[in-house]
Amino acid sequence: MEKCYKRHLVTAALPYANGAVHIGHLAGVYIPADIYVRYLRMRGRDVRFICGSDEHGVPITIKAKQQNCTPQEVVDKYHLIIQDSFERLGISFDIYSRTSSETHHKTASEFFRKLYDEGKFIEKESEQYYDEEANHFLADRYIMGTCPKCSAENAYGDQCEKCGSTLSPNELINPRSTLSGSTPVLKKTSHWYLPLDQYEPWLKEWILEQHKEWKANVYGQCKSWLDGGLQPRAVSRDLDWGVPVPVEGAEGKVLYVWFDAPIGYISNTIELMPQEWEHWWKSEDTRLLHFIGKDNIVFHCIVFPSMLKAYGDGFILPENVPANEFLNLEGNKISTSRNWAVWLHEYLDEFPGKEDVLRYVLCANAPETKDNDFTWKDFQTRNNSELVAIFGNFVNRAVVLTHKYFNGEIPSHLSCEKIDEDTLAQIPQIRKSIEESLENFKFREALKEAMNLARLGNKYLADTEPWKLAKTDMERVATILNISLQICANLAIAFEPFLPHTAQKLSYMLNMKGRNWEDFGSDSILRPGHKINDARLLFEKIEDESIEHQLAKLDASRPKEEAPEETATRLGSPVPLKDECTYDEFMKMDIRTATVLEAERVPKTDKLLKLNIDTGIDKRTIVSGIAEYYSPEEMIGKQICILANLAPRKIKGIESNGMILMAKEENGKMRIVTPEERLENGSCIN
Ligand code: B3M
Ligand code: ZN
Repeated sequence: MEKCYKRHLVTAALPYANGAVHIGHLAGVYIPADIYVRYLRMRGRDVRFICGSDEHGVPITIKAKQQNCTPQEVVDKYHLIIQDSFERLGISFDIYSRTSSETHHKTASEFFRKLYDEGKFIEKESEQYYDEEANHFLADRYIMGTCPKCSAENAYGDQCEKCGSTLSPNELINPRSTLSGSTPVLKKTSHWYLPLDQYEPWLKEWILEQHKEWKANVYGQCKSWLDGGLQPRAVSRDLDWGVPVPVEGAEGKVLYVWFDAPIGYISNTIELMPQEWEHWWKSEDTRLLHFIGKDNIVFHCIVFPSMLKAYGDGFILPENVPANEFLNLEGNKISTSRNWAVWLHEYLDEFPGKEDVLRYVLCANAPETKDNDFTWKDFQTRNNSELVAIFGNFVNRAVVLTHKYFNGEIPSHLSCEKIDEDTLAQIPQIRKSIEESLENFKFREALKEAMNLARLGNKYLADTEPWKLAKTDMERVATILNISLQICANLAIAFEPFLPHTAQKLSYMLNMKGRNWEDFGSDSILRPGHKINDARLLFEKIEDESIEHQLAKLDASRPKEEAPEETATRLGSPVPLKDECTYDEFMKMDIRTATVLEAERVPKTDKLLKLNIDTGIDKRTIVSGIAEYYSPEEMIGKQICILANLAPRKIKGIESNGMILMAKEENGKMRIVTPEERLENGSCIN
C-alpha cells in the first residue's frame, strides 16, 4: 500500500444466482476478500465491501427451463440461499444486493446509453445460430457440440468445461440446440460491440507498464490476452432475460451479462450510499480492489476497465485485482452441474458452530498461486491437529489454570526470565509478518503466522510447565499465566480477520472489551486483577464418521467423465493400468451374479437408482449411480454382477449393500456387465 488512500472500495465477484455457493468460490474469492476487509477495518480504514447476486445470463434461463419455472423464481431462490449462507459464514459485506434490482437496471441501462450516444460502440451484423423449432437465437450456452480443441462432446457455445478453452459457437463441431436438440441454422442478427482493440495501447501501458506488481497469474493472463491482440466484444445478446438494450428497435435484445454484471458493483454502491457513492467511484483517493477467481480475470482487468475508460467522467480503475486459481475437490474439478462440490449452505447445516473450521481450512489451503485440492481428510487433520491440538489446547490450558490457581483473575507479572522476554518479543514480530503478508494478498502466509502465535503459546506452556511449579513457586506461576493470557488476548486480535467467530468467543472468555489491532504485540492487554469468564472449548475434534459421511455423500456423485483416466480415454489413449494387486487381494472380493427385482429412482437425484436384488443368498438393496444410463424399467429383470461383500454405505439416507459392476465405453457411458447366459443367482465370479 504505497499511496495513502482515504477510502478502500473492495468488491467480491458477484456469484451467479443459478446455484448455491461452494467451497471453490469461498477459497478463491470470498474468504480472502473478507479477511482483507476485516483487516482494513481493524486498521481503522474507511472501507466498503460490495457484493450481490449476478442474476442475468443464459445459465439462469437454462436453469429455469430445467426446473420448469421462471428465471425470476430461480434467482429469487438462489439469491436468498447465497445471501443467508454468506452471512452465516461471517462474510462481512456492507451490502449484498442483486442485479435484478431497479437501481441496477437503471444504472446499467444509463451506462450503456451514454456509451451508445457517444458513439463508443460499433454496431455489426453477423450470422448466429438460430433454433427454428424453438424460434430462438442460441446465445452461448444454448448451443452445445463437440469441442474443436479436445473433442469432448458436450462443449458449450462459449466454453469447453473439459479443456477450459474459450470458444465461440461457430467453432463447435456438430452444433445442436439445447432447447430442441435440433441442428441450428445460421441467421443474421445485429449487435453492439465494444471495440477493445482501440483500448489495447492504453491497456498495455496501464497494466503491463504500471501494474507490474499484480500477482503473477493475473499479470500473466493479461499479458497473454494483450499480446494476442484484442477483438471487439459483443455487449448485447438475443435473449429475453436481462437488462433490455435501451435503444429503439432493439426489442428482444438485452445487455450481455458480462456487460451488466460489473456495473453491479457500481449499482450496489449506489444502493448502499445513494448520496456519497460518487466520492467512492470517482475520486483518486479511493483504492478499488476486485477479488475474483481466475476465470474472471479478463473481464475485470480488460473489459470492465475499458468500459470505465470509455465512460470517462472520472471513474477510477482497480488498483489491484487479486485473483486466485481454482480449488479442486478430492482430486477432481468442482462441477456444479455434476454436483461435485461441497455446498456452503449444506456444510453450515451439517457442521453447526464450525464456520471457522471451514474458513481456516480454505484459507490455509487457498489456491493462491496454483490450483489446489480440498480433501475431507485434510479438513479433519487441520481441525484436529492444528485448531484443536494447538490453538484450542493452548487457550484452554491457560484459562483453566487461571481459574484453578487464581480464581479466574489475571495474576501479576512478577518475575522475569529470559524465556519470558524471548516469548513476548516474538509477538510484535508476528504482527509485522501478518501485516506484510496481508498487504501483499498472501493470506495463507498470514494465517500461518497467526497460527505461529498459538504455537508460541503452546510451546511456552510446555517449556515452563506451571502446573509443576504450583506447589513451590506461585510467583513464577503467576508470571507464566499472565504471559500466557496476554498471548491469548493477542490471539483474539490476530484471528479476528481469519476466524471472527472464534475471536469473538475467545474475547468473551477473556472478558476483553474490544479487539483493537493497535494493541496487537502488547504484553499488557489484560490488567492484573481483571476477571475472566469460564473456559469454553474453542474447537472440537472431528470424528472419522463425519468425514466418512461426507465422502459417501460425494461418492453418490463421483464424476463419471472427469476422472483422469477417462480424460485419457477421450483423448484416444488407453486407460493406464492401476497399481499391481496381489492374488490374495483379488480373492478378498466376493463377486456374484444377481437379478434385479425392483428398481426406482432415488428422489431428488439425477443419477441414482435404488435396486432390490436377489443375490441367491439374500434379497438386498443397492444404490447405484446408473440412472443416467438406464431407466428403472430397463433394469427390472436384468441379471447383473455385483461386488457382494463391499462394506455397506449410506447413500442419500439409504443403506447400499454392494456395488454393481459396470464397464465404461470410450465416450464415458457406462454399461452393466452381465454373464453371457443367464446363471443361477449367487454364482461366484473369479
Ligand atoms: N457471475 C461469474 C462467476 O461467478 C460472474 C462474476 C461476475 S463479477 C462482476 O464466475
Ligand atoms: Zn475442449
